[in-house]
Amino acid sequence: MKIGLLGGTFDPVHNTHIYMAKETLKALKLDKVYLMPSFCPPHKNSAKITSEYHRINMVKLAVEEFDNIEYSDFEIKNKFSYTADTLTAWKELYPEDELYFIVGGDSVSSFENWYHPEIILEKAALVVIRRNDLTLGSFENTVKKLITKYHLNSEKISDCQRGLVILDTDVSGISSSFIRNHPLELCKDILPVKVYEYIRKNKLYTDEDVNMAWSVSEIKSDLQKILKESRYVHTLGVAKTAKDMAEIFDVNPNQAYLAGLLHDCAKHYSNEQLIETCVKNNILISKYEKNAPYLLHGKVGAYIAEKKYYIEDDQVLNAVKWHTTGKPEMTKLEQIIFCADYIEPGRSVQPNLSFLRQIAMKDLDLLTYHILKDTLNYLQNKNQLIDSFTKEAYEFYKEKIGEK
Ligand code: DGI
Ligand code: FE
Ligand code: FE
Repeated sequence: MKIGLLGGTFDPVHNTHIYMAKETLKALKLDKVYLMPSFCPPHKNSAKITSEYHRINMVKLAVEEFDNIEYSDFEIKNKFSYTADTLTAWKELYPEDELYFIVGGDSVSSFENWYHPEIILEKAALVVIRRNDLTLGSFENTVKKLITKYHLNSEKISDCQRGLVILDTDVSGISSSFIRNHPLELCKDILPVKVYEYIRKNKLYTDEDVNMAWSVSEIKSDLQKILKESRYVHTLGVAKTAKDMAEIFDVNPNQAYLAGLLHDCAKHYSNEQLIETCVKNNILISKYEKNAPYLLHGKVGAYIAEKKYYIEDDQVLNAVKWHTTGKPEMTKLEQIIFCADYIEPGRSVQPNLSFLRQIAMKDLDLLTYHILKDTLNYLQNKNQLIDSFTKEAYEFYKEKIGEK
């Protein structure tokens, strides 16, 4: 197969990416072009990069209508930071593939400084898309230099792996950063329709939470005032852990972060206050909760999140509500909050933490099962009454992992 690979952050993907893919397909008669979002190490200077979750969703939407343009998770899945590694691994896995690595004319000037450019050129032919608005002189020079330095064939590329093709196209200078920095309405023409809708719906590239009555940072400073310091630190730990897990398990990281922040927002209530809040607001109290009223801080927390912080998202509210006992058939978000609460970095007394943290980013059901098991053990040792939801949750996830 003749395969084109178009890498990038895709933050967000836009019409020029699609155009580059289409032009290359046509000009080089490729079988497929993959849009391959790059892996950005979660902890490395990537604060300003939109989450993998959204970048991937947008790329998937952008390629949906094309038969021979597809999304590839190759770089993200393998956590490759360098093109040289990506291409090497690709060729090992699919030695028959003839690879064409597509770069925009503006990134070719720094190509020499990439990680092992000679490996890249050994594994793939370089396809350089010349933008019509670039000053020609410097572009020509850069390309000439590359051809000489790496002994590239630039005429006939079809039967030659070590080559460089220049495609002259009408690609304009629009870029993702323009989209990030301008009001979305101005970008309508340069985005695939579905990507435009997705950005609007998820409020990406706006001030994170313009449509929330309380912004995330306002909720944070409110919680900091209300909660004991250690509880507030725990809350931040849960939010961050939940967000990291959400990225891995394909859940909206913003929802996870918010639910994590709010999960213990009623933790400072006394047992009497918890019961009083439930009675006043017709929140049912089960016999287990009557026996151990602190269990109510989940339900009451969800109530406060809705009434005080005006959170309308039921998924977030339910994750807060069920975080203490868990229940059978939790949503992924509910599982993430339930688990993040147990394993966030500030926890230290629970047994098995290092094992649990090891499996945390790999198998959500297995993690849920082990946490439920340990919780039941702990409660049995302390002769505590066990909530029926906790018990049923345990049975449910035990069976679920048994089936795997
Ligand atoms: O609020 P956190 O301390 O962050 O954590 P949490 O909301 O998970 O509460 C933890 C406590 O809840 C822990 O001591 C175990 C207890 N718990 C969990 N499930 C049950 C339970 N306690 C009783 N009595 N019954 C349960 O089913
Ligand atoms: Fe809690
Ligand atoms: Fe908690």
